[in-house]
Amino acid sequence: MPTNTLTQIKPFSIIDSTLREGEQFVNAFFTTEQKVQLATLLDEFGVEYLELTNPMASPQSRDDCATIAGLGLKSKILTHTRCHLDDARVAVETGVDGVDVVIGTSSQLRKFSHGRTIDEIIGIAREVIPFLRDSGVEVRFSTEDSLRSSPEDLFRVYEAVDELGVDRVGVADTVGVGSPRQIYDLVSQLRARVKADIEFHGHNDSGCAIANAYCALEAGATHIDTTVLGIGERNGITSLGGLVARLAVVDPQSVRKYNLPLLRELDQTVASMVDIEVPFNNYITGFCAFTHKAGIHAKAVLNDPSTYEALRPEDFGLTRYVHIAHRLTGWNAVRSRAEQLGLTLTDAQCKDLTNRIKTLADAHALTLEQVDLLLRSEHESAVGAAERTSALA
Ligand code: HCA
Ligand code: CU
Repeated sequence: MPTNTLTQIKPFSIIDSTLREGEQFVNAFFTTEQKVQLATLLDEFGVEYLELTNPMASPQSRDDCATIAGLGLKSKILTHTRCHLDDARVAVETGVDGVDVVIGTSSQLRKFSHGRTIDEIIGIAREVIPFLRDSGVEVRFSTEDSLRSSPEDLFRVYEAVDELGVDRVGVADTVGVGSPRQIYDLVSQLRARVKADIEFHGHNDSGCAIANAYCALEAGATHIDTTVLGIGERNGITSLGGLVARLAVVDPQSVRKYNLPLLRELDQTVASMVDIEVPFNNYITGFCAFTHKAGIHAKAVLNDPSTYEALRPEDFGLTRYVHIAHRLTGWNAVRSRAEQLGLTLTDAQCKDLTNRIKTLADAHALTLEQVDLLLRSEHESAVGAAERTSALA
C-alpha cells in the first residue's frame, strides 16, 4: 500500500490528563485559577474528557475537583482514584461525571506497592465498581503496569470487571516499555475478550508513547490519554499535539472535531505554567515545525507545500517559513523573499545574490535582516541604474 494512502480512523475520544498525570510532572504546581484556565482552554479545544487529580490527594485537590466539575464544561470531568471504596465515595461527592479507577497488576506493584493478589484485586473491584455504577458515574477500571503484568492475570481482571459492567477498561504502560507491536497485540486480544470500551495510557520513557497510542487505536482502543506537551511523571506520556499530528497525517478528518488553532496557545500556556520552553522539535507548535531550509526543499515547497509538508500549517492557524539566510539556500527561495518584500529583481540578479549569500554564509552566520539588506540594496542599485539610463535617453 503506498504510504500516502489515507486510512479512516475509527471514532475515538481524548482523555486529557494534564490536570492529573500532568500534575505529576516535576515542575507542575497548578493554582486553582490555573486549573480552571487550563480546563476551560482544553474544553474549548474540544477534548472529550478531562481527568483530574484524586480528590483524596489533598484538601485543595478535592475543592478544585468540585470546582471544575461545577464549571458546566462540555468536556466530561473524570477523576482518578485508587481502587478503594473510601476514594470512590469522595470522588462521587465532588460531582464528577466519571471515575477512573486504577490498581497495579504487575508482580512488581503487587509486591512493592499494594501487596494484593489477583484474587484480592478482583474482590475489591467487586465492591468498588457496583458502588460507582449505582452512583450513576461512568466507570473505568485500569490495570497499572499492564505491560509487565502476566497476560493471564491481566485478562482475568479485565474479564471480571467487564462482567461487573465497567464502561471502559484501561491499559496502562506505566513505565513506558511497550512497543507499538506489543500494544497492538495486547489491545487486539483485549478487544476480543471484553464488551467495554478500551482506554490506553502510555508513558514515553523509551520514545514510543505516540506510536503506541496510535497502535492502540488501530487495534480497537476507543479512548486515549494525553497531556499538553506530554508532561507527566518522569518524562511524561503521549502528548496531545503529538497524537493530533499523528492522526492528522493519517486521516485529517478525524481531528477536525477539535479547535486545532488553539493547540499553540495550549502548549504555550502549559509551558509557561510549568516553567519550560515549548521544545524546538515539538509536534506542530515547535518553532521550526513548518520551517524549510535546504534550497531544494524550499523550491518545491514554494511550488506546492505538500511536497515537504505532511501537515498543513494553516489547519493549525500557523504559517510556514522558508529560511534563506544560509549556505544551503537556493535562488528560487531568494526570489520568493524578494517578492515578499515587494522588490523587483531579475532571475539573473537573484542567482547572483544567491551566490553572494552562500559566500557570506560560508564565512559567518547570517541573519534574515542582513539578507534583506542585500536584496534591497541590489534592488535600489538596479532602480538607480534604470533611472540614470532613462535620464540619459
Ligand atoms: C501512575 C499511574 C498511572 C495510571 C494510569 C491509568 C500509570 O503512574 O501514577 O490510570 O490508566 O501510568 O500507570 O498514571
Ligand atoms: Cu501514568
